[in-house]
Amino acid sequence: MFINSWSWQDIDIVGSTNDVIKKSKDKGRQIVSAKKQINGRGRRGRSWESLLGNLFVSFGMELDINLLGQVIMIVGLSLQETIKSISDGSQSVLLKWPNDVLLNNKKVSGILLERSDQDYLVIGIGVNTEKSPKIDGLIYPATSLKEEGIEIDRLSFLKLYVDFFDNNLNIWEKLGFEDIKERWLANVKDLNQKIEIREDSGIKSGKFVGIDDNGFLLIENNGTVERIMAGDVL
Ligand code: BT5
Repeated sequence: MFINSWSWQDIDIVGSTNDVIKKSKDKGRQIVSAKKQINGRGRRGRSWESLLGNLFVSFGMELDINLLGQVIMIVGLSLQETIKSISDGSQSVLLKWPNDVLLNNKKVSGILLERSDQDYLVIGIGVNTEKSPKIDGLIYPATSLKEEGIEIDRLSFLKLYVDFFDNNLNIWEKLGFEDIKERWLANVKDLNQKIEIREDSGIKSGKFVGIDDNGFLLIENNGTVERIMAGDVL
């Protein structure tokens, strides 16, 4: 099967859709989605609660690894735009660095980027289309599209997402990163506000002034701008 020019398979049950792509010999553009995922993971060894009816999907594509940071932003922006396009305008749909999408200030999706070979990228996306898990102690509580009043089944959402993603990849290939970056910044939470970031080394704070061409977060303190490469915005 295909979605646009991506080869696509929808599998009944997987450990993690990212692993299916990592193990595949195919190095073309491919999509693997699953009805049921039993071992979904997040970043930094965290897990992704994969409730039945939600979307679990991974994309595999060749990519010059130097451009990874830009593609992370394209993936998140496309997700934000997809959700915005099906919302009725009453919901807030915002990005949170590096690539969460917050729906009414709650986490509705997550993105996990991994590499299989040197230049082969695996993009895993989880979207709570139906249900959200009840997890205590989260920075942002979880929600689902349905719980916020947006009705769409997982595969219709996937097809719509691929349209937005393809369109943004085309724009990026033709015009470069600038347009993507502008739209990303126009839809991000807390731009020009003071934020706190939890890094492995501790907590940093500063005014969130933008991102650079690697997708790194820029924060400013007393006129000095610092780049943050990885962490969680609190
Ligand atoms: C992410 O990690 O948000 C990336 C999640 C990627 C999941 C997809 S599903 C398809 C593909 N296959 C995989 O195995 N993974 C990808 P991170 O930023 O580390 O956030 C993880 C944290 O979000 C957890 O520690 C929980 O606190 C919270 N969480 C877990 N499941 C959630 C859910 N369903 N909805 C909202 N929050 C969740």
